[in-house]
Amino acid sequence: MVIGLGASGMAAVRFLHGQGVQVSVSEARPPDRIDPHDLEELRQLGAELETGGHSGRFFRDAELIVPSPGVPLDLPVIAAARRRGVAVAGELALAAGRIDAPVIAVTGSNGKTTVTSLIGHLLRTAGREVFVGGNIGTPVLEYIQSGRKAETVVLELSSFQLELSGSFRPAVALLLNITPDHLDRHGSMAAYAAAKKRIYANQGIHDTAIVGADDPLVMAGEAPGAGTVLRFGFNPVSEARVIDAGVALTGMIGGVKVEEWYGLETTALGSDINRLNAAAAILAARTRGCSAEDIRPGLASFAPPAHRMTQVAEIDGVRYVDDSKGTNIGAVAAALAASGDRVILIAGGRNKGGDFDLLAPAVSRHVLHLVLIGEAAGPMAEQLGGLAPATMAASMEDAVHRAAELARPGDTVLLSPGCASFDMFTGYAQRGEVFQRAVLALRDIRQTCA
Ligand code: UMA
Repeated sequence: MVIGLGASGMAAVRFLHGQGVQVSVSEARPPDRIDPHDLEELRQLGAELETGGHSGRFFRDAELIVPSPGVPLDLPVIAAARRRGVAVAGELALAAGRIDAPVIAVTGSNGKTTVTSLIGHLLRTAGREVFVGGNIGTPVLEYIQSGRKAETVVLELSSFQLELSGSFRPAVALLLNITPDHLDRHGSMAAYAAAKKRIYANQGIHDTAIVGADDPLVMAGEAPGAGTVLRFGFNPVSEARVIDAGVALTGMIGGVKVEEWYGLETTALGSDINRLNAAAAILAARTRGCSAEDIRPGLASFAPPAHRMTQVAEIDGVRYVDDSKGTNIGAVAAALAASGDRVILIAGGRNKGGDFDLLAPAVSRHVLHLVLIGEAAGPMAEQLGGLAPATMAASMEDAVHRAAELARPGDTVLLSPGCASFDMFTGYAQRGEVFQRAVLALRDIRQTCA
């Protein structure tokens, strides 16, 4: 029984069908909101489909339940099936032992998409055949089902995916950082951190864990995994240490004593956040046998993914920055720290259980004015409005317009919402695109007037 008919659900259906399993699918959306191609494919595969909700009756004969990552595990049908002793497994548990290439898995509250794509880019530049997928886009089961043979599989993994990862065991596991996110789903920071740490739970002595040495929650508790542990960060203990405008690599890596310098001044990875991302990715690539000579050209040619601290325009001396991917408190704090002390912050959307009070120090220090959108606008104004004046905006266009009216030369208008986008947009990418379009329209108007 696959729950949810999104990207992961469809991949799970195809994979399980390919394994000779009789698959059924339960989906919350009504049929008229489901892609007709998916409906037709299910029909051809002989998969039974329940739409418009999840009923106990439909789950009665299920022998294995495969929830999509976004499906909450406290659904009554899942709880009832568990009480009957029915197994519940996520896509990683199904993939475990079936990926015939070494896996590099990346998780963390922030930076995982950049690090995943950077590792993929470094390996490709070094001439390796790589599959890059997971939370970043293509589900891992789609890769397995395709029969493609990569030399290395690089997966971005979310806490949702790791929660049900069974015996999944990556050769290299990266845990970048742990800051509050998805607490509406996990219930507590302890549960969220435990889900993240599952990334190295099954590792053996020949495997490697790469961890963020600056992050107290990552470093707390038992040492990760059973194999080699490598650290990255500003912390001097790090094997990949961020210093000045680059990364110094020292210590035993892949059984070899290493002392190397990777300058990042002339790359797109020069910010504090991206130097940390680069340090993590360099360690991963080095662990897979890439040399410094392989890695340096990859660092130089890497273009970071969109909607992460992307400067959109400078209009009348005001910088407009799109950090739509900043969907949690930690990401907003990092974005503010990188944006100076004169920020007009556009924030809000659908709260994922974050406590906006945690943003208070960063808002006091960096924010001149808050422009708030979406469902969380009210709660954010209540929790942060005493630290900076708050203006409510009805749409992204309205928010950009209001921010532009407030901003003076030298200020930064930063979209870093600290929330999910689904109350107003199809995802963070669309939210960022709408922001960018509004900024560029503003630039055109100002240029016409000038
Ligand atoms: N659904 C139900 N019942 C429910 C809840 C949802 O039937 O109770 C249905 C929805 O109606 C929808 C489907 O489930 O049809 C959606 O499933 P999903 O939310 O798991 O989304 P997918 O399309 O399968 O995409 C998932 C990841 N989504 C989430 O984890 C929320 C994608 O990550 C990932 O790219 C994709 O698998 C491929 O692996 C997105 C994401 O937002 C980018 N991830 C979160 C994040 O990065 O913060 C974790």
